[in-house]
Amino acid sequence: MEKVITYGTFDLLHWGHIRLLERARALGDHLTVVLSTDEFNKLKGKEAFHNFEQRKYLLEAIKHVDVVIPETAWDQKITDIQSNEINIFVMGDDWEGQFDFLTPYCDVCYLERTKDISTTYIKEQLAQA
Ligand code: C2G
Repeated sequence: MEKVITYGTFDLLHWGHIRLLERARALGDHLTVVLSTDEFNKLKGKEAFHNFEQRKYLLEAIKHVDVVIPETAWDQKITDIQSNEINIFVMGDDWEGQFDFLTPYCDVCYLERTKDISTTYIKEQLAQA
């Protein structure tokens, strides 16, 4: 079984997120999503509109997602890859190169970000409405 992993906040879930998850899952047979907790988001300088449990519930309803686990720290990736027997690490290409240190442990794949949509854009548009 080819196991894929990806990380993120996935706030205000939109088609850019779904397209990332769909393409990540298509690289293997199983997709683990490591979801940033509210506390970790603070470390990332982000404040999600929906809390961890709400974002987890949404992700678990997506057919491309097999399991959702918490992301609590920047340095958990190697442990996650080893303990979950991951073959492929996937992120959007806004992270291009940032996770190449994982190549000794699994394949690393950066997928093209979906243009013209982001959580920030949604928030900005709603603020102007
Ligand atoms: N994404 C995308 N297209 C968009 C928006 C997001 O492909 N239009 C991808 C991002 O590249 C990322 C994933 O969707 O791979 C989740 O996006 P975020 O929730 O913004 O993730 P981020 O905050 O960058 O968290 O340890 C890594 C971090 O947790 C990554």
